[in-house]
Amino acid sequence: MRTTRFLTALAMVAAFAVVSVPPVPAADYKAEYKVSTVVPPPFPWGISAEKWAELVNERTGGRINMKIYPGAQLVQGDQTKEFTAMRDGIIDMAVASTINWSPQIKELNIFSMPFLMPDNAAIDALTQGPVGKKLFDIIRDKGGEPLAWGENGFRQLSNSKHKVSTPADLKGLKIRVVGSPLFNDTFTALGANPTQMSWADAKPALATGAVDGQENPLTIYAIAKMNTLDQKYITLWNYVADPLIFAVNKRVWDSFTPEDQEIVRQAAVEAGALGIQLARDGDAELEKTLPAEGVTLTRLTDAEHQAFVDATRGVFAEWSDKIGPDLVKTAEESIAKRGK
Ligand code: X2X
Repeated sequence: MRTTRFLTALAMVAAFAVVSVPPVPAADYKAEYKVSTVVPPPFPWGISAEKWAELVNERTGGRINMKIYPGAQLVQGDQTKEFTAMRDGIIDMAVASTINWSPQIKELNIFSMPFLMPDNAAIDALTQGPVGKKLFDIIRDKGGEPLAWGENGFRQLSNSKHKVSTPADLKGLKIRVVGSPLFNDTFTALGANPTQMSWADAKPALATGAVDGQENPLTIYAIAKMNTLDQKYITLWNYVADPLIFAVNKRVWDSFTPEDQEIVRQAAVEAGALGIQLARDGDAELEKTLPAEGVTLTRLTDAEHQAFVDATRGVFAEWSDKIGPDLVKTAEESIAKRGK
């Protein structure tokens, strides 16, 4: 009798304990998870990062509290140090450009191979096929848990000087490029004068005329108001595209329960899909609206396009060896058999 009463009391205490435990983070969860990005909303990239955080915060009832730090501020604006910082735990998570991580993960240069991907279906053929899987395996080996793909978009060329429709038009133009050496090689092969700098330095450099041009997706061009920085000429050449990767530091990832891992992964997939849609729709819309803003959009004829391809074939071959000829071959095969 006494035992029964004791057990009943114990059961009540236990039941009380269960209902009274607030949904606080597990002991080893952090109060805040720092997520690095380069651009904030309303850039599609920034919107998708915010969406990821919002979905996770909501679905875990605040157990996993993600906060976005744009401007690569967690690495003092040096966006090419982002992967190292995430691997080392200085940042917990990132929605990262493949370009910015390619100095540490050379295979990610595949997306910066000049004129490899002609259209959106080609980007998908890489990210959703064997190339994407291989790249995720490599990132995992290097200390990050990749969860989903997002998108910055096809990078188009802009400049303040004149219309560019042949490699000869690029001769001597000072072009700001991001921090992968492949970009230097491509623009040098085209006769331009490339200068590497971070996104933080790019706008001032365009504003002062320290550089004549830059390359970025149209959404970045428009939201950063580059038309007000004298960037009147745009060449639509789809020479490279920039997928984004949603990823988490390995130790942070391992500290999450399987249920929470699933929530974080699923939210990244949904936020990534939203970002891809916004980037693509935004770029397509801007092709229609930018001319009314006094911007000259140049589309290349097949022959003009081929001249750029020919001028960069040497760079393509050289970087094939650096990236790994097998991966490049797999990429070319995936693109060749893509559905359109
Ligand atoms: O710096 C750039 O040009 C940007 C914002 O597109 C990237 O981070 C790759």
